[in-house]
Amino acid sequence: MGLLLTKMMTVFGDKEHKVVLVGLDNAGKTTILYQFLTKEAVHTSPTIGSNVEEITVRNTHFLVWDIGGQESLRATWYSYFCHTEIVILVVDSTDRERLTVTKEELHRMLAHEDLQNASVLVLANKQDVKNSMTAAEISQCLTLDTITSHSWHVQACCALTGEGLPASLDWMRTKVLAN
Ligand SMILES: Nc1nc2c(ncn2[C@@H]2O[C@H](COP(=O)(O)OP(=O)(O)OP(=O)(O)O)[C@@H](O)[C@H]2O)c(=O)[nH]1
Ligand SMILES: [Mg+2]
Repeated sequence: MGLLLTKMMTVFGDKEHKVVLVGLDNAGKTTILYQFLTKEAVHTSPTIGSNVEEITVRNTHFLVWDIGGQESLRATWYSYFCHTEIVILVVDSTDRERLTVTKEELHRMLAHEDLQNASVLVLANKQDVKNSMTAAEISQCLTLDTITSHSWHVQACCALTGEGLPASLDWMRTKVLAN
């Protein structure tokens, strides 16, 4: 009965799907959150703690938590993971030097039991910047093809213009409706 009710709530659009936005500081997480919400680029400051917004995509509701990415805050990400259906890992595609740090954070997160059933969306952000890494390069450096425990997808985007973000939301919607 509980399962049937959950399914019906999903069909009628009442269920909220929990999403967490993680990634290193300056990756563009907060810019993405508000681009999802308002379709505009907002001015941001480094996030201390988190922001949360409800994003609705064709009757599917996501509760999106945007968490600060500074080194001292990364341990707090784990306290947000319970019941998370989608982890969005935002990558600054211009930041070649710290991609190995992102890779370590990603593989550490995926080992966490609260994320066992979560799907992973990697956003290769800042594609507007000349010579930024492509989604394929990022995918290779993060060794995404070795991930068999979780469903994953990589998407190139630009949080300033919103390019690539509607496709990301479509992927998220398809994922949660399939579960
Ligand atoms: N050129 C360019 N700049 C971007 C893009 N997305 C975000 N930025 C800029 O990158 C900087 C950091 O963006 P934030 O959204 O605050 O980054 P964050 O990941 O939330 O950072 P923390 O809160 O410290 O974890 C800001 O100056 C943004 O305007 C993008 O797609 N292209
Ligand atoms: Mg932020």
